[in-house]
Amino acid sequence: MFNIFDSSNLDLLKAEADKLLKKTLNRHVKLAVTGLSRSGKSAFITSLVYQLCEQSDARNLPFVESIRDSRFVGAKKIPQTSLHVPSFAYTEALGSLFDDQPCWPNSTRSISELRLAIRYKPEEGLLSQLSDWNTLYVDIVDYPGEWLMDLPMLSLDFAQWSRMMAELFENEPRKSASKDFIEKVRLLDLNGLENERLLQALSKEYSQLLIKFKNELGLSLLQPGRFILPGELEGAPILQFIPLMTGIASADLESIEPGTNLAALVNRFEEYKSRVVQAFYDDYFKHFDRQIVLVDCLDPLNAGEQSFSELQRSIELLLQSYDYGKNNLLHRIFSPRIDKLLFAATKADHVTTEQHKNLTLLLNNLIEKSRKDIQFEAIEVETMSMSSIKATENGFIDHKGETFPCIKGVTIDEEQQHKTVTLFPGEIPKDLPTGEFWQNNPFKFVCFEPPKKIDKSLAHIRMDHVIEYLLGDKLR
Ligand SMILES: Nc1nc2c(ncn2[C@@H]2O[C@H](COP(=O)(O)OP(=O)(O)OP(=O)(O)O)[C@@H](O)[C@H]2O)c(=O)[nH]1
Ligand SMILES: [Mg+2]
Repeated sequence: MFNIFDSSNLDLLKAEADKLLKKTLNRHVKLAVTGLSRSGKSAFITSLVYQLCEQSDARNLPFVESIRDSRFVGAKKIPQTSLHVPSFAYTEALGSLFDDQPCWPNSTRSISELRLAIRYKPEEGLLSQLSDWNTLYVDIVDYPGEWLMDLPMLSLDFAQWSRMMAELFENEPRKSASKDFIEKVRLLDLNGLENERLLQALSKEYSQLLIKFKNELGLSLLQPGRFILPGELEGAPILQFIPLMTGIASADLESIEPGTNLAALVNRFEEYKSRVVQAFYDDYFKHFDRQIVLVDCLDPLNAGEQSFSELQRSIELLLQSYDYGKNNLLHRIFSPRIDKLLFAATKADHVTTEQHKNLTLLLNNLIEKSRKDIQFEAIEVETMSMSSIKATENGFIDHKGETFPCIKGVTIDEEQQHKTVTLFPGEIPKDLPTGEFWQNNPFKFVCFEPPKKIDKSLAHIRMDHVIEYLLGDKLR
């Protein structure tokens, strides 16, 4: 019989009570790492885990309060809770970065998850009296950036979406690159019997255009994202639809003849929205409570005016799909909402240190409209420039008696050879560049390979500021 006065049972009870207390005191954060394709999400996640698990000392992460105050016990990657989702390929990513010939991890092709456990001593106060240490669990999801741009489709019907795409295609640089395709779409007999082969061929051509817009024109407002990276949906009819360039009114959608080309397009569009986009949103994006939005401003500056202004529009559209606000205590208990949001201009190591301030200001200007809307919902918002993995070294060069700042790093030249270069990559405009500015100041920021590191350390720029902003209060 269970005797409560028996000392071994008392120990057992105490251990159970301790366990329960720990469970109550432990904290959770679901961190949304948001960013368009190539913005640096996977590099950021890899660096975040490495900084916290392997390099969590005050020399490397001086701005993280719990580390500075010696309350940070340690961090490690632990098994994630969703067993049906592949794990983030952390070991493989580190393998590429620490290879004899270091290279960046591959572009992401499907979804993956990761869970971090961070053990810390609570600050002086009630929590510190209840427990020696607590654990903060951080859940992170990685996914192809292309899929993210689908989220804004959720609020549109087929007619609205077609109008938005038609407007984009009416303007350069899309217009000249897609003349044949636009003509074919115009000739499509919408009320004719569904022509499976024709729709398949048109959607294939549309996918190829999207890939071209991404790779050759540096554009980002590319929908549907799965047309570029289909994942397990490769070849499925759900990916065989196109936007109508002729324009169609939302009211016309109510009287569609079943079995026609138009009916097939609308059905597939709606099916894509509910089965692919809504599912992606419900499974991964709905429950975040902290968010970092990574923005690569440098590639679009290199690509030119249209690419840069499309980056701005894409970010605005994207942020409208998140559920900010309604963040009072009751709401948070029943349905967590993002309460802190960080915009980070990535790859700051591509420019000299004194340009970091301009990079942050440029990002601030880029997101100004969204920022105002979000702050209206009383969300804490911050902007900074950072680099998850610092691939360059800073220095100065003398030229004609004057001293200039420079960076040094390894690039890949036209013959695909690795080459060490020292250069001043150029100035970052702090304001959004105007038409004249684009003509007079062509940008040419160079990409760098990861640095060779025998000591297996990953240098960064302001990852400690990022960590403190996103997790600091949870580690108190
Ligand atoms: N120098 C430097 N380059 C970086 C950094 N982060 C990312 N990059 C570069 O940007 C490229 C894309 O980074 P990823 O982390 O793969 O970007 P992503 O957002 O995961 O891209 P997708 O998986 O395609 O959506 C890398 O291959 C690097 O060339 C950084 O901190 N410093
Ligand atoms: Mg990635």
